[in-house]
Amino acid sequence: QGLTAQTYQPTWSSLESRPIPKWFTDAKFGIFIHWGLYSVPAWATNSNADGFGSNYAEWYWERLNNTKLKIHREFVDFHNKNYGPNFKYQDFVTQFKAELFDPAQWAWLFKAAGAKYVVLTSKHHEGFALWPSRESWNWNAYDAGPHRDLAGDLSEAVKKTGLHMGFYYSLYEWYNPLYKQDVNKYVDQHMLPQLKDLVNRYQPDIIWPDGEWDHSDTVWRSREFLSWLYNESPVKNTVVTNDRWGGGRNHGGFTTTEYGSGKASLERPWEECRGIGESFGYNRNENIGQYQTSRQLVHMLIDVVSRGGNLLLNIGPAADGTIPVIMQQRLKDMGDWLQINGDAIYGTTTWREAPTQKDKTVFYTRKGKDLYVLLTSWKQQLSVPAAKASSVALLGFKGKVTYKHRGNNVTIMAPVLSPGELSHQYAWVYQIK
Ligand code: FUL
Repeated sequence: QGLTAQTYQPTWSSLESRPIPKWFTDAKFGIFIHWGLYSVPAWATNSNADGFGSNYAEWYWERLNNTKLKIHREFVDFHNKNYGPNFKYQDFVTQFKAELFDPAQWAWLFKAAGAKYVVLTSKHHEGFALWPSRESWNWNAYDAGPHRDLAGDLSEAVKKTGLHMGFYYSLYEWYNPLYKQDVNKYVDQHMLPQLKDLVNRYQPDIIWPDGEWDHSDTVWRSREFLSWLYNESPVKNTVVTNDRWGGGRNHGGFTTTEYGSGKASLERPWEECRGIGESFGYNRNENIGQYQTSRQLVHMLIDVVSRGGNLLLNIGPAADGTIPVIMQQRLKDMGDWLQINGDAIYGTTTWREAPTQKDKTVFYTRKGKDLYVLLTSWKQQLSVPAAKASSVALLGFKGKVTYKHRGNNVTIMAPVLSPGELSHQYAWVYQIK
């Protein structure tokens, strides 16, 4: 897609006139990774006990300090019992070793999952950077902990497999003294140079800011940064950003929903993010019942894509650099399904004329003149309000599919399948040409 050689002004109307690069809206499926010091305790409450995300394990440090929270005590008790009251959160750095981290293996898995992009937490609210950031004052994975450029190594491996690489970046930091003293100084001397360094070094295709709610976009100088990003940065033609730049999530790039909350835009590209379980950072305190099954994940992807969104599905690696095998399996299952049915997902748009469906097991997407009907439960017979069909196929099935025109409908009769004939399960797709 040719973005025009336009110059963007540091105003929202100018910045938002830049079309979101098509690679992103075509991609549909990305992998989110939350990895940091919080991956060492890898613990949060087992459920969202207080309704404020008490089961988000990446918030461990804040939960330990925030005495106003109901669940504060639970975190303190867990911490004292297992690490002792004198063990500071910062001390977790000695146990964050990433000794089994194999970026090529991770990248292989993401590709096998059928994902088209990856977004890694370059720095979460704790402020610990996963790359040798000058502005981090040694509070990073290169100078401490793993002694490795985790962000750079992953970025290289991901790009090598042909996937787009992106970074999550928290604008705010809980306990950075400069942030607490003088936020303007923090933005000027720490945040902006750090963010630019991330872009210049690794040339990511996504910048996924977060933690914006603490200040306005004017304080963060978001518009100024974005005009640099879109006019001058090395990724000015390909980069995509989200709407978390301050000022109430009304501005910036694609809209973000999180575990379904937030506004999914009809007019702007949007992305739903969530974990396989109920946390972003690895939470060892979860059980299998809290993990979405592969079937549920495939259905979630179908639902989001049929409504025009992308799914950014999160995994929480362990501190040793391994990805919990159950997460690997979920991703692999999704990839197996996409291998056969990906045509109905990648590069598609919504079918605007789609009938409002009482039956929540029928979904539609479009690509060019082709219509895809995605079924999350098998049907013997199916009526699709498409006036004409010149061919109907069941993806992954070599045999013929019988169909009839009836008025303005095409009625499809399900083929009789022998067990094992369709190697995939979870959901089925008819392609109507
Ligand atoms: C939220 C953060 O506070 C969570 O920890 C997580 O990173 C999520 C994607 O965004 O706002």
